[in-house]
Formats: sequence, C-alpha cells, structure tokens
Amino acid sequence: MAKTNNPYTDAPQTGITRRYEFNISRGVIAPDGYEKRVILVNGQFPGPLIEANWGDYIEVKVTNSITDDPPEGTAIHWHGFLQTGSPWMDGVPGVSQCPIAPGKSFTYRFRAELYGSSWYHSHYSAQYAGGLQGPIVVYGPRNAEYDIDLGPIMVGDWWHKDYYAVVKEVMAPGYNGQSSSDNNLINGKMNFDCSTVDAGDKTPCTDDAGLSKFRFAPGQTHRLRFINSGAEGTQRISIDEHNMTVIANDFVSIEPYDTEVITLGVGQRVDVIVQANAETGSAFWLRANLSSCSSVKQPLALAAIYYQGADINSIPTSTPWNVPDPGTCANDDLELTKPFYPMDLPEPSWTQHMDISTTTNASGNSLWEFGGVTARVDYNDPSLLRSRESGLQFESDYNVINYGSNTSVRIIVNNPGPSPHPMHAHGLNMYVLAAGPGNYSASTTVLNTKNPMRRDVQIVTANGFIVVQMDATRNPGAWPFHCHVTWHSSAGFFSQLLFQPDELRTHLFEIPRDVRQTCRDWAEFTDRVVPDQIDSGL
Ligand SMILES: [Cu+2]
Repeated sequence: MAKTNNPYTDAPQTGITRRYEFNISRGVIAPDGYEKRVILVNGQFPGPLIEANWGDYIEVKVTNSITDDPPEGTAIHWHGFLQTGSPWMDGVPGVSQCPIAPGKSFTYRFRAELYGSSWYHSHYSAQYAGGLQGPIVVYGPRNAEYDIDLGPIMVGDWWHKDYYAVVKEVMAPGYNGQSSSDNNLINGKMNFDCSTVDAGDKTPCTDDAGLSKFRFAPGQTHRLRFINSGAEGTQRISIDEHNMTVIANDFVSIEPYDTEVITLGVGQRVDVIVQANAETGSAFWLRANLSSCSSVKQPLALAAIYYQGADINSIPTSTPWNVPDPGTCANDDLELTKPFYPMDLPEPSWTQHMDISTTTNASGNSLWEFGGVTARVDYNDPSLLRSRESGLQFESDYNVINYGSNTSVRIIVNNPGPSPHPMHAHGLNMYVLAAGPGNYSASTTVLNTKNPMRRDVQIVTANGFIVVQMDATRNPGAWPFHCHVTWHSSAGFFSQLLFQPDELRTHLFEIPRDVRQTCRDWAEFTDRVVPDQIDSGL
C-alpha cells in the first residue's frame, strides 16, 4: 500500500535482476525532419525503455562505441535512483567514475529503491542533449486507481546543432546567454517548417515528419508519465478539453489534485491520471509549450490522442485550455503538493547558503558560480575514488562541500539572476521547504515543515529562492547538487555534497574492480587521445 509502506525502506526483496545491454554510438537522425548528428542507445532515440518492479535490481551493460568523429567517453546517470550503498553506479564522470573509454564496457548495477517514472541520460558534458537519453518505469504501489498505463512520455526541447557545437557556443568568450532551441519534441517526434531554416543552411530537411500518437479507451482512466528530458526549457503540458489528476512528482507519490496544465522543469517528472470522458471516435491534442522564461524558436510540441474508433490519420480540432503562460517557470504551489506517504522533517544539523551568481573568467567566458565556485571536474580523477585513496583534499573547482558527519543539511539557494534553474540533487529526495520570489528572509520566509514536498528536482525561479533540506546519514557518497539545464552545468553550475566521508572510507565502500578498470582504460585512452574538454565536463 502506498500509504502504509515507507517508500524509502520497504521495497520488497524480489530477488529479480532486470538486465539490459546498451550500445552507445554516433548516428544521424531527423526526429522532426531536420537531420542532426546524434548519439544513440542501440540506434534508438529516445533510447529503449527500462522497466522494473519496486525492489528489483537493474543491470545495464553499457558499451561505448563512440569510436570516431571524434572518439568520446560516456557515462550514464540513472536519474532519481538513490544508489544507497552503490555510489559508484551513479554515472557521473569525474565524480563517481571515469568515463567509459571508446571501445570499452561498464556494467551498472543498482536497485529500484523507489517507484514511479524516471529516465536515464548521459552525464558526460551535454551529451544527453545530443540524444543519449531514455525512459525508466518502476512499477510499485498505487496511490490512485487507473485502468490503462500509457507509459512514459518524454518531452524535450531540441537543438538542430549537435550538442558539442552548442556547448562551444555557450562556452565561447562573450556568449550572451541566449542559445535558442529549434523545436520541441514529444517522444522524439514533431513536425518542423523547413522554410524557417537560416539562409544557406543546406542540411537535409523534410516537412511533416510526423507526430506521436496515443490511444484512449472511452470511459477508462489512463496514467500518463511525463518526463522533461530537454536541455533547458520548462514545459507547460495540457490535454485539450481534459483535466489531469496529478498523482506523482518525480519518484514521490502525492495526494492527488486536479489541474488543466502541469509545469515541468528539466529533469522533473509528473504522473497524471486522465479520465477519457469524451465520445468514441473523437480526437484531441496533447500540447507541450516551452515557457517564455527560456529562449526558444518554436515552443509548441503536439501529439494526437485518438479515442477508440477515431481515424488515426485525422487532425484533431480540439480547443486548448485557456492557460496563459505566467512566464515564471515556477513549479506548482507547495501547498498543492503533499507527499502521499507523510514524513516528518528532521531538525537540520547544519544550515547554509548556496547562492547563484555569474562571473567572467580571464579568457572572457561567462560562467556560473554555485556557492561562489565555478565547477570543473577531472575525468581522470573522480572525487569518490579520491575520497578513499588520497584523503579528502579537493581542488576548489571540484566544488566539493564536505558535510562530515552531519545528519541533515538545510540549503538556502538565492537566485538573483534572470534565468530559472531546475535544481537537481543526486542520491536523495530533497525536502522542499520554501520556493518563492525575491531572496530568502530569515524573518519573513515561511517554511513548510509539516510533511513537506519531496522530490529530486525543484525549480528556483528567476529572481527567486528555494529552501531545501537533505538527509545526510542514510547514503554516504559524493552527491551532485546542480542545475539540470545542461548548458548551465557545462558552464560550471555544479557542486558535490560529500556525506559521511568517514563511512565512505570503510570496507563497506571498497572501490569495485570494474570501477578501477574503467579508470585504467580511460587513462590508457587519454594517453593517446586528449579529449577536448571545453566545459565543466558535466
Ligand atoms: Cu541553470
């Protein structure tokens, strides 16, 4: 039961391992009709669905076949998975592992400790904006009834340039902060108007590439699992003439509430139930709009929903909800989102500010600072390995914050700038105690301490703040806490929270043999080829 089973501790011992093999390679695809150089999983975009039951183990053998044009490392992060006792499996290069060298394999093994909807993506530079991403569903107890599971719906902004070209643009001296996405995709599909390309652009382009299509059974209830797998833009998602009942945010079931539109920052997930209460044979648009708080050329993604009996080649003529974009990119009010399984907030043993700022370095690159530091990792020297082998000294640009034996850490993030940031924590769900405009104020900010929302990504709005808290005892490790806008983390918006380093140095956290081997392989590769790490590496 979702109400009585603690989602963090009561996962059943199923004794089952779900095994997958991923081959990562370069390719050329045209999901919206415009050809783009990408990086694919088993030749697919989005990558294959990973499915498991709550309590299962998931094992993925990842082979890096990015062997030329140029050869490149990779590492895959399993978004939202706690990795309790398995910090090596978190998939962050320069933090939990060395990148998987071209031609080499690494097998990730971790437990589905939580249940719900999520995704995997490369954490190597901005590779996931180049296609390396896919959905994950973990089936678990229900907090609301429904008849049909429509599965994951990945929604993401899409750049026509390959990811490395965009990183180059973002990292160039004098960058003005505006790299516009070209389109918006639902499950890797959308049309594009090829007449709008820049003059002289000879890239092959076809109009009417086609849209994603979904089926509704009249009278039945349907579960839809929305995932924002984009690089930057916040999505506002609605279904014409249908209400949605929100039942989960990220990997956290919540008390259901109804809405006409959901707001989804990069990395976030929202699960909804939709009652198919229209007539047999009717058709409706599912709309995802990129909010105006980021810079986009074509904000609207469409998918068609066909009721049984409808002509699946017909074009829906449904009416959109009147839900104007407030332009704030704020998540729904915390009053609306209450975890279904209530938990008490522990007393924080430490409270600190981690504010967001920008800086220009000596070469003229505009970079982010998080807690006053612009981060950059060394792929050859991951912090987790170092925390065992060479003491707890890190160069300042690792941006490691050592919390020692703290039990629960409260972090206040003020964002005085004009961009919103979806803040993502690895290895845990944050308690979200407050989110609002302006700066946090110790005297006036009201903290929501009674069964506060928990999730792994929370948006801090432009000129806004959030207050989050993280339990630091249950999961020793070096856990990234960063902005999920991939161009922002490339430009240094990244930190690592080191929890319980003394435990990390016990025999319980011996460095696995394969993790060492991956570093040896990477060292051998980088002796021959020096990767052009023009960004933070993340
Ligand atoms: Cu950001």
